[in-house]
Order: sequence, then structure tokens, then C-alpha cells
Amino acid sequence: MCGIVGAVSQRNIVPILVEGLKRLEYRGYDSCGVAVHQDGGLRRARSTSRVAELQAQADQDGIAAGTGIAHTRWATHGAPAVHNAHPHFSAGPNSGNPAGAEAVGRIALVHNGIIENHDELRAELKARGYVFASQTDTEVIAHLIDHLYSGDLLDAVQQALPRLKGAYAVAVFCRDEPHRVVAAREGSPLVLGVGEGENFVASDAMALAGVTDQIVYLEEGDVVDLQLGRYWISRLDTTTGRFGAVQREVKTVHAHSGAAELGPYRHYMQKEIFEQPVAIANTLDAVTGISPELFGDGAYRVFKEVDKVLILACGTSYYSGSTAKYWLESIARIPTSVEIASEYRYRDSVPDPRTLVVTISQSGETADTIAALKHARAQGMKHTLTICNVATSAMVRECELAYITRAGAEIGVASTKAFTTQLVGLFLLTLALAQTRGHLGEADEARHLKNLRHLPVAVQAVLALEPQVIAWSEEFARKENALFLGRGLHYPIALEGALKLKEISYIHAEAYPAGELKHGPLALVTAEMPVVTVAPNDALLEKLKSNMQEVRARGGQLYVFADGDTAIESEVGLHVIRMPEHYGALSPILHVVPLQLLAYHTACARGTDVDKPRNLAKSVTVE
Ligand code: HGA
Repeated sequence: MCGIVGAVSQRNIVPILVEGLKRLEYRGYDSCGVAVHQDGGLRRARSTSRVAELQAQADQDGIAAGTGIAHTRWATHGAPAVHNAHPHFSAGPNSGNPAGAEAVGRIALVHNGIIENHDELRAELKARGYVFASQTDTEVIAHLIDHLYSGDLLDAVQQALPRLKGAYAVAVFCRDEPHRVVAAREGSPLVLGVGEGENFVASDAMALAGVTDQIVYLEEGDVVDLQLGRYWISRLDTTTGRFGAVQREVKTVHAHSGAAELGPYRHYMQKEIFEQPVAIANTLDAVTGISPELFGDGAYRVFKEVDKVLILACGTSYYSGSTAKYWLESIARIPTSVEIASEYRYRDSVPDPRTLVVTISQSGETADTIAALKHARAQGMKHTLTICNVATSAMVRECELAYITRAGAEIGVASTKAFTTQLVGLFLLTLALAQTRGHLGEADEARHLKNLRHLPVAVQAVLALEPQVIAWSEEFARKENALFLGRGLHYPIALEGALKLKEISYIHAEAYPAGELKHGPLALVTAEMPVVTVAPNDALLEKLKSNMQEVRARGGQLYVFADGDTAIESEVGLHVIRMPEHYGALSPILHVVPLQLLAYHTACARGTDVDKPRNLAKSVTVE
């Protein structure tokens, strides 16, 4: 999603800003821009194309300076268009532009997030003579800071921030203070990068890889003043109503570059699907036995103090949480509810302090999930645990306990290896809770561990089904609708399969628990409707077979992923791919893999932009 990079240095920082944006590019964006303090004024380049094009434009226009800010935008307010791209400049009564010249004021600003009271602020600033050039919510901040500016940028920003409602990370500089950038965060991530005689700011430490490894993770409400060779962090003291200095630890962070090599693969998504055996093995690497301490010090005490689990997540992570509910209730015997974070955060729910709140997020920066976590805590639920792929993320810092999955950087917007490694983390959590609650004997522990350790090999065998899945995908590419069916543990897998197909092939897909078919969706079934069925050889198979008959009787085309030992044979209208082995409780981790491959190859056959599907972004840092 949106990215911010800013710098104050003696050297030309445009290459650093542009390189930083490139590192964040994979998260998805629709436009980008850079602004610098040059020749005593503000200069910028903006583009609705790729960062590479922005770089060419900046080079051509001779944009080069030591102070600047840059941005990749994922539009929330106003269309993806050059005039809405950041950085925004203030323009108004203080601009001092010669008649006829472009109205350029003295403030340049980039913003991640959403300003909820932008309408009210826009009306006020227009009345003061400010001229709006975009439809964004962001632009009000630039004009507001300009209005409050009287020679000290930090002071103007500190006055402006309390007037903003919503979530933001901002970076700002001023025409009248050439070697200064001020940045602030409230609800969107932001880090400070400390260099030798120069300072940087970014929405993710990854953007500064190779520039500095000295990172300060700014906290909500922090404002940082960056100058040459010095920085100063302050925050509002609500008792005095004044901003005061705060100290934050500088950490050495070896942030990796997001730009992983594609190797022999066509897309990152394909690479990431095929990396799953290694990602799962890495996630299990440090696990020698089941114990609560896998989730951090003090986990045993926490697990003893809870008798419920509440899982909060969005998108694919919501489906890993939904799968875990089946495990947690059947294996650990602990009542579990799973909530979509964006719903939970605003819902009037009944809090129970004896609940373990589990958040799931690949990036650990998902705005809705972080807000839901804070909402749960504010309601008195203090025991929190996250399953997350980024050890340095806000989510990990916010939660009492954590399990860090080791999927490695996931570049494709449609999550694959993050999902299966989340499932591994959630299965370990199930076993640790089962153990604490007296439901895991030694023999069971040994059996589950053996199955977990064999998973990478089992997933590898499923990946070998790719040619068969490709044959199906050619059929799917011609369809505009698809249904996915599953039962029990595999219903969330059907949901995830449908989501993958929607996200990257733009085929309308819906998933249902197979028993629900006759209660409505059966009306959609015709010869034109492919019905994908996740059919492991479990206790529900006979029920599922009846549901499949209901589809066949209406001429629907069934595409079944069955286990090797299942008596379902291919015939007209019934296509079967056999999974190499039946995997009991861990079967969802295997069954999701061919669904990922089906979505991927269908999207390739339709020629979509697989790694950057339209309208979507990777880490969803806005509400
Ligand atoms: N609301 C701003 C910034 C959007 C954003 O942070 N996206 O990730 C805009 O629409 O420009």
C-alpha cells in the first residue's frame, strides 16, 4: 500500500528516495511522486505510471537535492491521477507566487492514511483563501500546516496534528527551512533511519535497506524533527497540553530488500506457491517439542488464565483463523470465535477478560487488525498473541505473545506461503493450548509433531499436481463465475480458494459449506457453472458426496480435489484430481495448494497482472 520515504542530507537524496519507493513497490500503488527543496523552492515530479518512470521524469527535469520526500499512493480519496498523487504542495494566501504562475506555496507533504474530517477542514481553509488542486483528503494537511506556519515547521506541524481526525503517517518540508523534514505518525507505520550526518524517514525499514540499519520505530503520536546530523522526537503530553521530548531506542535492523529474485518463475505468486515446503520447514525450524514458550516467555501463565480464544483478522488471514477454530475447539477443547477485524472494532460485543485475543497478519501492519486489537484491549482483554510474518512489525510490538512465521518476504499481493505458514503457527498454538489444558498426551504430541515435520514433503508432492491443475485452468479461464464447496475444516479452505480466484483472475467466485447448497446457491448451478469441491477422505465425505450429486443432477460441472483413497472416479461432468496422501487434521494445508495453483494458472490464461491485481495492495495500512 502507500509508501513514504524522506531524507535530509548534504548529498543528492533523489536516488535514495526513488530506490526506497522501489523497495515498497510490490505492495501495490497507483501513482507515485517525489518532491525536493531545490534552488530555494519546491520542485516535484509525479506519475501514474511505475516508479521507474518517475525516476526518468525526475532525471529529465534535473530534480536533485539534499532534502526531499517521496510517496507511492494507493488512492482512497480521489481517483488515481497525477493531480491527486503526492507530494501535495500548499497554495494560498502565503504563497507569494507571481501572477499567472502555478499556485505553489511553501509546504510539501506526503501522507499515508485517511483524514476523516477533511471536508470540514477543506471548507475552513478554502474560506481562508487556500486553493485546492486535488480531491484528496491529504491536501488539507498541507494547507493547514501552511496556515499555522510562522517560521518553525515543527511548531506548525505540532499545532496541526491535534486538528486531524483519522489515521496518518506524514512527512513534510518547508520552502523556508531547506535542511529540515518533520514527520509524524498516528495509526500508520513510520520509522526514523539514523545516518552519519543525515537522517531518513520511511513507512517501513525495508525502504532504507542499504542506506542505514540504525532504525527507530516511532510510536503512535510521535513527531520527529529531522535535520542534518540531528533529530528530535516529541509527543503531546495530554496533561500539560504541550509537546515534550521523548527518547526512543535506536535498533540495528537488518531489513531485507523486498525485491527478491524471481528466479525461474514467471510471477512472484508462482514462486511463493513453490516456496511453501521451505517456508513451512523454516517456520517449524526451532520447534523441538510442544510448549507454550514457543509463543514467548510467560505464555504458560497466560494460557492458564484463559478459557476462550478470540481470533481477529482480515482477508486470507481471516480464513486461516477460521480453519484454526476447528482445531482449537476439537483438539484443545477451547471455545473459539473468529471475527473480521474491521467489523469487530466497531461492534458492541461482550468482552471477557479470560479470553486470549489472537491477531493474524502477514505484514503485522494491517490497520484494521491493529485497531481491533486495541479495541479488544481497551475492553479489558489484556492477553494478546499474534501470528505474524514480520518480527519488527507494529503487531508484534503491540502483543504480549507472538509466533513469527518464517515465510520470508511475500511479494505477490495474493497471499499464499503466508497463509500456509500461519496455519502451521495456529496448529502449534492449538497443540500448546491443548497441552496446557490437559488434552494432549505424549503419544498425541509425538504423532502431531511427526505429521508437522512431514508437511514440507507432503506439500512438495501436491505441487507435482501442477500439470493437471493447468489443464483445468484452461476451462476456468473461459468462465465468469465459479462455486467452491467444502465441509468442516475444509470450508475455510474453499473460501480461501474462491478468494484467490477472485483476487487475481477477476472471476466471480463464492464458497459455501456444501450442506448449504440446497438452501439457496443451487439455483445458480447450470452447465456453465464450475463447482470446485474440496473433498478429503474425512468423516464428512459421504455427506459431501450427496451434495455433489445435487450439483450433478442439475448439470453442474464438478471439479473435485479428492484424496488418493477416495472412491470418486472421473466421468462426464465430474473431473477429479487426486491428492497424494490423506493428512488428517493438517489436510487443509495440503488442500489449499491446488486451489492456489488453479487461481494462478487461470489468471495467467486470462492475462491479468497476477502479482499486482487491479485495485488491491499488499499490506493494507488504511482502514
Ligand atoms: N488518503 C490518501 C492516502 C491514501 C493511502 O494512504 N493509501 O494507502 C489519498 O487518497 O491520497
